[in-house]
Amino acid sequence: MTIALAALLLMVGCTPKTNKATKEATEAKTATVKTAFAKLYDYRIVAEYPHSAHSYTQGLQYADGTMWEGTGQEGESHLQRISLSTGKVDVVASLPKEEFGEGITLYKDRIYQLTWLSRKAHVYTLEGKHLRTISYEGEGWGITTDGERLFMSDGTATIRLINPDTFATEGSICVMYNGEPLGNINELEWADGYIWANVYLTDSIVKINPTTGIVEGYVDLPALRNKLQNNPEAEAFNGIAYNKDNGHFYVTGKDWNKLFEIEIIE
Ligand SMILES: [Ca+2]
Repeated sequence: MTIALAALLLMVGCTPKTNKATKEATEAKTATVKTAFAKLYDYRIVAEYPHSAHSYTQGLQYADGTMWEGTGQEGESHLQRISLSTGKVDVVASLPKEEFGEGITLYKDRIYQLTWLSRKAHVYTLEGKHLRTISYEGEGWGITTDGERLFMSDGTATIRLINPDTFATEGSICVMYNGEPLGNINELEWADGYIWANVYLTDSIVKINPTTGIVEGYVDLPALRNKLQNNPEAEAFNGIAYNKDNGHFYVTGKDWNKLFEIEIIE
């Protein structure tokens, strides 16, 4: 694992409980967690596609042959479809200029798009028609769904379980890497019963058990950044989408001029 990812383990994670009974239960749970070490997975690059170096990728979602992307930065935050073959961007909706777009997900033919600090989620039809704005507490980073609930990250080690209609928090997951909370959980992707996540400021993605929060495996991908050429604006590695038809993942970064299709080998 990269040094940066290890350093993030030092950040304060999920809030510890204080009463004695809970404390003992937490300690017992932690003891168990400490025996569960994450496995380093291998991968192969299946394909390289062009990606707009002006897209500050905050959310990536693939469904039914369409690649959706949500971008960030004030005045440059959009919901867009992107062509894998050409990299062409088709903006379907734009956020108000003061809002900074974050993660996106597709839930029951609706696209949800978070905002970083505005505490608002926007809901759109697949044609980009704005349906509603929902308020939530705290920061918005990544979002995904298992088809029933939404999972939302906020830059800490906590992933919240969110009601798709009310955005009420109905539970939470504490992401644990080798027995310690893992902060900076960013873009999310649900794939075959697990939550995959970018870890901000690393070139790694982690596979999280949604029941226990334990990171069961991870992939280190700095070699992808090394394949970028003439791309001085390339920023953080961010954006994961899953193609359930072939089991491949799509990954890219903020203002990266390439998007990669990879097969993860566990
Ligand atoms: Ca995603």
